[in-house]
Amino acid sequence: MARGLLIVFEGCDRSGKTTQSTRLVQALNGAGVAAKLLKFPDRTTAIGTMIDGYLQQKTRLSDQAIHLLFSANRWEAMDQMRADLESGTTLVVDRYAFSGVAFSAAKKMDPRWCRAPDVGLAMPDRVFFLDIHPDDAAKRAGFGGEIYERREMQIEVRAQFSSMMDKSWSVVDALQDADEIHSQILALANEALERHRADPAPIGRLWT
Ligand code: 2DT
Repeated sequence: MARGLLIVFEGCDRSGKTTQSTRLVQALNGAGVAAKLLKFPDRTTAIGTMIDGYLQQKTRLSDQAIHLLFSANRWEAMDQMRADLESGTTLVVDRYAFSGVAFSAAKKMDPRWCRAPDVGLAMPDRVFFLDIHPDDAAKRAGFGGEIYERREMQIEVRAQFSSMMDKSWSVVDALQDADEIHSQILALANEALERHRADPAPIGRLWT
């Protein structure tokens, strides 16, 4: 049996990542493909609780410390993720290491330093980038009170994401109708699954 694929959703706040990642998992499961939804940060772990306190501006942490906690939050999930992938389950992940670099680099941290702690994580097979200008995203619902929910920050984050794109990324226009976005992404995911079944490759290591 072929391993599962690691599919990542990235994008600015309010781009529809949560809706679309949930719908993709439902559609894959409905078609008999084993698939599971994950989200980073996972705020349910001890590390995730620290991240949540920071995001909600209840606690303060240095830029470096919070960056490393986001990375540790991925590493603590990695053994289970690899086991799931190896046993044939496709993982659909709402944010990953690209958010880690994009948000920290947007704070003017060195992108090379930012990438280092995530080097060697399971490499995504496909990244779906839901692209929306932060001004359009803000019209969907006002920003909440979390620390990064500011216009200038979101504009810089979007630029940082753009600089990380490679051939494994698909940019999807997030202003389209949600059903249209879903069918585009489902078609791309099915294409990736078919290609993988025909020509399976082992799990790669990110940024190595
Ligand atoms: P959500 O709104 O999706 O819960 O994200 N973030 C996220 C980082 O700064 N670094 C990371 O590694 C990750 C995964 C993006 C909460 C915020 O946390 C930011 C928005």
